[in-house]
Amino acid sequence: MRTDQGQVVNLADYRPTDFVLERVDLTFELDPTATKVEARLIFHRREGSDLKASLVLDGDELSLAGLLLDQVEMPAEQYTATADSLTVRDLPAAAPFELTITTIINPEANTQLMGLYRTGGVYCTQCEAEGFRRITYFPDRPDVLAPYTVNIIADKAANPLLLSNGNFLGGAGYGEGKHFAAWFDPHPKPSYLFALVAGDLGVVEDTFTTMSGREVALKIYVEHGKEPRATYAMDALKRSMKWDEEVFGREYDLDIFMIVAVSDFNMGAMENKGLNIFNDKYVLADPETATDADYANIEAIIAHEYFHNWTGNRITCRDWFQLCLKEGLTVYRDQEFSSDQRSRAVQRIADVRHLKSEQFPEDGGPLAHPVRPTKYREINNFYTRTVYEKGAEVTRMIATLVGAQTFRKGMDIYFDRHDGQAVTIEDFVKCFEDASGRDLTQFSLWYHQAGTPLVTASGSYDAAASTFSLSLEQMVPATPGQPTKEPLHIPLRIALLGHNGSQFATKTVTGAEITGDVLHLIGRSQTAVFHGISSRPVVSINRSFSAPINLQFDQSEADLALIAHHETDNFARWQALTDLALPNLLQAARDARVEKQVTCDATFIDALLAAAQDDSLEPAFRTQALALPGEADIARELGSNNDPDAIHAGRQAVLSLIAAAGMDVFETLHKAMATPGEFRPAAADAGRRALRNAALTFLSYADNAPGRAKAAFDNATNMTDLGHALSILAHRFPDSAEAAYALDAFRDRFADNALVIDKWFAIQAGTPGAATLDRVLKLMENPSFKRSNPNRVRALVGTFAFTNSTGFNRADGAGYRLLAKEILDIDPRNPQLAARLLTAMRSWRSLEPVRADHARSALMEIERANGLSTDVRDIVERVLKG
Ligand code: B3K
Ligand code: ZN
Repeated sequence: MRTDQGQVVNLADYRPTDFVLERVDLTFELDPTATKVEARLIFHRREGSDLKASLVLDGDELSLAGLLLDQVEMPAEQYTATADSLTVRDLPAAAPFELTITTIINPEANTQLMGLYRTGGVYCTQCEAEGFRRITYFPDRPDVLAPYTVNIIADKAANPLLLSNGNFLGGAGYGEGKHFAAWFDPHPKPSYLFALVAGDLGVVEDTFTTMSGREVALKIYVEHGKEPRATYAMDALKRSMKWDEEVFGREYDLDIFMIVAVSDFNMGAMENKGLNIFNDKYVLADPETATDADYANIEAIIAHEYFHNWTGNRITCRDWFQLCLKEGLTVYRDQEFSSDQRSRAVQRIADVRHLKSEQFPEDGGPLAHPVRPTKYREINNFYTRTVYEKGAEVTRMIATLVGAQTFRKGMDIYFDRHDGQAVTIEDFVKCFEDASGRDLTQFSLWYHQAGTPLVTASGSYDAAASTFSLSLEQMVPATPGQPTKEPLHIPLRIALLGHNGSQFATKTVTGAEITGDVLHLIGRSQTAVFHGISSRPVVSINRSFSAPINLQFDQSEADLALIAHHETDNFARWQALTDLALPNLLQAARDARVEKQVTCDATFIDALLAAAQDDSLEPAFRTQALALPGEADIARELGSNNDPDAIHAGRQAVLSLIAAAGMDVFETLHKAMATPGEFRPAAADAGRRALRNAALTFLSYADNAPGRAKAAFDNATNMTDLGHALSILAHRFPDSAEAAYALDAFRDRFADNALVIDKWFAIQAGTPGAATLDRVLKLMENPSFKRSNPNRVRALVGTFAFTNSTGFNRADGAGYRLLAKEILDIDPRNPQLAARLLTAMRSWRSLEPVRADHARSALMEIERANGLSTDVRDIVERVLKG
């Protein structure tokens, strides 16, 4: 029975609890189908709160098996227990009291993967956001912080390992065949950071000595036999710990830090205090089974969860509206870590690509919401690109506005002032106001206004006065619930380049504040006049993507080519190449739609090939230059009445034209970028592999034959090269004997490795064209496909719906119907997973009318279904309405 009614929660209604929780003492007697949970909670009434107030605890699908007040059974008339709450009346006025609550839960039947569940014979938990209430009745909200003691009793043979948060207190035998372990976490924490793991797992161990000289035990638990595949994760963990000390002055604070990898998990990973739980996809890697992208993801996610120890755990959120306080900030921190470990420019390009392809459509569609929302119906639906990635951009803009040193000073104030507290975005921003002396009131609108701002720029040069005027105008589009917007404080990094590529000094400016290269756009429209500019400059605006905006600025191809060649900010060089590419891709889509021959501009192809061959640029950067804007980017630029087939065909034609023009370049690169010797996952080698594989892709367009990809498949010595060759075969030559051979060989070789079989599913689900739908249906019958496992579902159904624009958006609507059917099938078991998949439909209104009609029908079919979860109902209604 569903117990959650899905009422709307409003930020404005926030108030602290009437009772203060002092301590939590939990005892678990683990059993696969009947786990007994005894929670001893010590409370006292908050000073000044209503003396008659009852204590109301949250529950979800719970039934009460016992209730004691100060160790005495509570009379039935003093409390009311339902599946989703426990209300206790007539509690002591001042003195602390102890409630002992007993519940019996069934981990085996928990298919939602929230609360305590079983995966691969292991007990594990996921409590964020509201999973703890599926374990026991509790004030399950992030502003209730307490130290926890956890006792775990379980069958010893099946569960040699008994883990929870904090430090290990001790353990011993416990009657026949059983044992127990006790853990104590001294750091007050909210319930969403609780974790428990029990089972039989292998371990990789190491230690880390903190900057104050304490030795911390590090343990990564994985399935037996997979230990060698966890060594990269361990290395990434140690580098993360060191980096947080060096860059943010943050030291780890327990005797032990543990990571457990499990195979059934709703998301990437979870930052539970001292006991992170990970989707094994983001822990396990070796050259044979993981791509360079997998390695980079593992590094980033290990770092992200570790960094939460300070940004999220030591200082947490007052309520879930403040989610970006921990997520946006921690994404910013992991992006900075990856930049320092790898290449800053390439990391920025990758992050911006991701932001534009994922967050911009969210911000421009029916699911748009502010970085800090003011209402929600289902909080799990707000773990969005906006909260995470735009939240990171907002943090980055604060750093840009106040400067690196002052940003660090503000972070130090934040950690000093709020350690051990549950705080708000206002508290966070105040630290930077105090550090900088700058008023961030207008800037804070970035947290409150949804929508991607559009900045329109135009320039004019006055030779007689040696001045250059840059006029800027900003507009934030209307979004659901926010019809009108105020102007934002937008930090725009700017450079003025002379015709030989040198930079003009931009110190003397009137009409706008400029600090360093940051121009502060604060008005709805504003003209900045740069003085002492001796010739017409070429302007580079929004260097490093200093603000997450759309920029409209008519620049000639010659100017863009100059930026692509001479900017000292490598991100801006990449942006200029993209700006050269985009009009070609848009025109190609229009031409393909009317079956007109696609042509391409020579300046663009020349600039692209020049960048590809420029040995002064790192290979990873050159790869990014060659990776043209994707189909989703083109669709977003076109805006409405989109035909995914035409967008795809146009882009393919452009790729073929580049391939034909650059055949020799790609031949040379393919040879030159080989990485002989032992496989190293480090960024430099990964960059060479990426560029070599990009060259191979273009060669496959030039040849229009599968031969080279087949040879690459046969000769590959690592998963990056093998997977890439397989993708070329499956995507470019799906009906060839070579593709069939390679797909079979790949499946047979990795049949017992589910994470690699996911790649096999994903590659096939990503094959462009209408025929893929039947292939997806067939793959669903494959014994390796398990609908109960989120990774399998995401690999097959998720890849199809999110990345295969021609397959999913088949003109007959069959793609939407398939997704609707899957969602209705998954929803009763795992609403979070179902709701996430459904967001693939968020841009349906920008499709041409025939497809849009089919999409609407599929959405309405979902909306009409009986017994929908709050998660899916919330998304479907917003997607249809917005
Ligand atoms: N904090 C978790 C996400 C929890 C999602 C709950 N629906 C992982 C992370 O962002 O680090
Ligand atoms: Zn996070």
